[in-house]
Amino acid sequence: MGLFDKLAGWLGLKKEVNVLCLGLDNSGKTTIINQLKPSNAQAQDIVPTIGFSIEKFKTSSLSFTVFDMSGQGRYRNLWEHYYKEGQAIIFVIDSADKLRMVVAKEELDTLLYHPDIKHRRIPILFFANKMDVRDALSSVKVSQLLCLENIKDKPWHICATDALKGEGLQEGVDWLQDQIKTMRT
Ligand code: G3D
Repeated sequence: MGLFDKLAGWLGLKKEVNVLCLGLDNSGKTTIINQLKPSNAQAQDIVPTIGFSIEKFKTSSLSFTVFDMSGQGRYRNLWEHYYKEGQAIIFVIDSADKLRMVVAKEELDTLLYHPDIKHRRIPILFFANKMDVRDALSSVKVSQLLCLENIKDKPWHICATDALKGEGLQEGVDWLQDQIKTMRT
């Protein structure tokens, strides 16, 4: 059973919620999604382009779109297309990749200033992943480097995670569930 089964169950037959799962390549998105994926999730389509792919899968009430934001600026138009329909964002960071933290911040800022995201109170869940790696930055440090305190107009939350063991994911899912509940009442 994936961690999102509970959330999907709670949502029942209500309208579908689209979750975007974003981050640089190698941050752990696929690993996290595999932990979260409800057991009955069905792959919708994978759009393979040279050097870029978008994975979509859905359950009765949750639909996920997963893609890398890194090193593929020329594909930006492709992925930005999905921003409009996203109602919640999971942004994954490799806390052990100090060198690319600045790139992660650039991509986050570009996302936050995008016209389809900027003026919406869309909840953003940050997973500061790979906490098990020696010398990984703490979630507080990651939060500082990404300047998350500057995000004033959207609810956000950061969790330290070890996606390999599945640690920390539940806390994030619980938070996201609360946000989605609020959104829908
Ligand atoms: P992506 O989908 O964002 O590109 P992946 O990232 O989920 O494919 O993960 C990239 C690599 O990081 C994988 O290793 C994966 O096992 C590893 N990884 C993911 N999460 C964690 C974590 O929390 N801790 C550690 N130590 N490793 C993690 P490989 O070797 O398969 O490339």
